[in-house]
Amino acid sequence: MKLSVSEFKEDYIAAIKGTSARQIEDTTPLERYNALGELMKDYIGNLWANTNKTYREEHSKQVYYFSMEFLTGKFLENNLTNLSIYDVVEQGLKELGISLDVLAEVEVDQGLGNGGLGRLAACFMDAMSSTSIPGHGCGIRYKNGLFEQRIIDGYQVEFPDRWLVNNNVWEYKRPNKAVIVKFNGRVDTYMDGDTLKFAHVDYDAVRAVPYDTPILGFENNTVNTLRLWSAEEIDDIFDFENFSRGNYLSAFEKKHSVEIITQILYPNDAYEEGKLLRLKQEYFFVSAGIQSIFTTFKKMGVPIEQFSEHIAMHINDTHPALAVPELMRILLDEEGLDWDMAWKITTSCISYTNHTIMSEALEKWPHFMMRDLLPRITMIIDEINRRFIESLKYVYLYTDEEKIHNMAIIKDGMVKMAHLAIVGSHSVNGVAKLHTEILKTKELKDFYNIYPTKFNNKTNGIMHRHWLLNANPDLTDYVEGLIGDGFKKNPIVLRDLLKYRDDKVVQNALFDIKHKNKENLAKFIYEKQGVKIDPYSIFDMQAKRIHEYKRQHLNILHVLSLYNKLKANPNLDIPPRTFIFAGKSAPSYYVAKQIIKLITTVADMINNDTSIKNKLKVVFLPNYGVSLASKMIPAADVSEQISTASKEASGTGNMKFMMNGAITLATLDGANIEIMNEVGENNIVLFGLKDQEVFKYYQDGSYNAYELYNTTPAIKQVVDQLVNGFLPAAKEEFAPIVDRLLRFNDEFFVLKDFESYCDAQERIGLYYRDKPHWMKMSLTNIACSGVFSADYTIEKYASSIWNINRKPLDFKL
Ligand code: F58
Repeated sequence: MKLSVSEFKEDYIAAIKGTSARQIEDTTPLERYNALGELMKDYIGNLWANTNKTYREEHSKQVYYFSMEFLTGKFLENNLTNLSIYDVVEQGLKELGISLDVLAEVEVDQGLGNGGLGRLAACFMDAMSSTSIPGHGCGIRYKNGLFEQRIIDGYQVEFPDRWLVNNNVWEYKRPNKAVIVKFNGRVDTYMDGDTLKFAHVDYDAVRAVPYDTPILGFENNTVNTLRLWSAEEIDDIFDFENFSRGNYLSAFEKKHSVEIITQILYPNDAYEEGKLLRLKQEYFFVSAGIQSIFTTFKKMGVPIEQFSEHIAMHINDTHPALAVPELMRILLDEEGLDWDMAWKITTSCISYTNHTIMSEALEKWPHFMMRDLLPRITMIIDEINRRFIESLKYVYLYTDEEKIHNMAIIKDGMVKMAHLAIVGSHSVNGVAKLHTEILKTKELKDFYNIYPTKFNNKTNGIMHRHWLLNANPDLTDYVEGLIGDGFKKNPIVLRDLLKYRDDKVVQNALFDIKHKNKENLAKFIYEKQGVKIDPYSIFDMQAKRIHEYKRQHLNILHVLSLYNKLKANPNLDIPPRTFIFAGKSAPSYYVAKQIIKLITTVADMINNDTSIKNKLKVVFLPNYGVSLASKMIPAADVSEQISTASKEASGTGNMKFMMNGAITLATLDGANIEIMNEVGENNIVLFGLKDQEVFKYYQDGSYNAYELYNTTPAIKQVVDQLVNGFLPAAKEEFAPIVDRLLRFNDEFFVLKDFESYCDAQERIGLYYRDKPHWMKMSLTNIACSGVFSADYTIEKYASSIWNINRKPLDFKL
């Protein structure tokens, strides 16, 4: 938008008065931040209204992205960038004696997600707006996002994430758009003429209130909507009778039992909780979302039979899979369509992304639980299941009872949500090539056989404007100076950097930018933790959720072996290294929490040992989230992507690090494989078992971790050190980790990959010492990262799954 510094200052002073009723010099940073947010909303408002009006009037096909999680982080800087007023606002504030950086720090991360899945949803929101795709988000406005992690005595301790305590300036509450969601009760059937009808009666009603956040496209006038639903009391829920009888507290109980639905985000990133409240959350936002889509659709005045020509619904994993029976319910019971028509519309509308093959993350619900909570929905699922089984028998001519039983949506009293999602949608996609292949050939093989055309791959992407433009402004400016600013809208253009691969001046400049980012991070770490790290050392980072399959323990075992070498020979000639870890463990995942304790224990020991001459440091940064990632990633030299092959569906951190010039140290897993294909094998450091080898070991059971431990001194030494009193912790402290490695035969092949990993680390050291070689690798990674922009991923979803066209808007502010 066009805005001069003086216009901005005038607007901002008025906004300060309007929002805080105080003189600018008396305001606190929070008041200043809120005033800026309100002003931005004012700027955005016209574009938003115009976007919605255009979609409505032109009957544009729109997609709704249903996700249990949206990990959006902060909005302020991103919105300033996308409106192209960052510099004007920064200058205007400066002239008023205010630092934009200080205001940006006031904003609290919107952390309504666990990890990759939630962050992907947020990146997709940005990408849809920025590529002019009419697409909106639908989710839950949790009052508490993912817990705040603190490290106390080396252990993870969880604190509530009270992100709403100072209000959220970016959202608009829309009570007039509230809808009712029905739970429990029973279903009465009756005849209406000669049709059988269903009435859900004696239900508990919950009021779903939407909060809308504008999602701005990059310099393109598009503002889509992220709609998050909150469960709130409805008038008659408050029990006046009870209240007037003096039962003051119990009168609020019902209100509380409603509000609890959107109180908290379940903090598990790799297994399903299976709790009634979680099921309530799932139905709550799906039902509210679909009801509001119908309201919007009705305003278009298009016949219901054409619903799927105007609406697409995407479900981000199976958590919103109740969209299938909910859409059926509305089409059957409220719109009066027959089953076949309703089914045709439903399956044409809905598409599904799978994010994992880990069986503990696959959702299943007890049928009786679902029937009590959602009686009509369960009836519809029963009927979908019945018809699906019939089709297996008569259309696909399946006679194998066991296979039919295994493919059923309802099996052994459990409702399998992945099966419901596959049967009820027209597209099923994985999130990286290998992941999709595994789905097709192993996990979902039976479904692939009957629905081969439903399956497709959409490799994940990241929001390059955040991870490059916002997080690494110096690199952005330098790249712009070299190749122009085309990469901001079209990041594949970053490949133009390749021509500077051998240019010493460019290599040195990139080294200096990285070095400055490393100095900034070192300063941050010193301020937060009092640990001094050397910006000339290799910054080696593993930042992601803590999980055995992601193998942070492989990393720390190698650190321990390096430490042993240095102790044996303090003059060992290796480049100094700093290993930086960050990530949260699920609160109930005991071994993952012990891995954190192991990292912090090793860190304490190493950081306080002066005999190794500062050649090695280890840091665990608490409370990993979007903001911390934005500080860490631009300073990374090495990106650790070391999951057991086949376990990481894609990974997206790998793409963010690469875009900032880090070299990936990787197994051939998830999108690491695609990264390798982009940069070439010389510009990535690979190690470890391949997926087929992993599968073979699982199948033939020939891996014996205990034998490997006994026959490999290097492995035995570090494993023993966990429990022989070598570490400054109780001897039994890390016994559960050793048990997982030895007694339970090392499910994730940590010991099997150990030596290959150590070799790979040694190669990293050698490459780093050869600065031109290292900088060439680094530049190649930046140059080849553009293809991983979520803009391109979204364009593929839009054209090949949603069948939606771009809708460029030419409205001017
Ligand atoms: C992640 N899944 C994958 N799930 O692990 C990662 O490889 C992939 O890059 C990413 O999705 C995006 O596709 C993930 O984050 C969860 O957090 C679920 C939350 C709800 C319970 C089950 C896990």
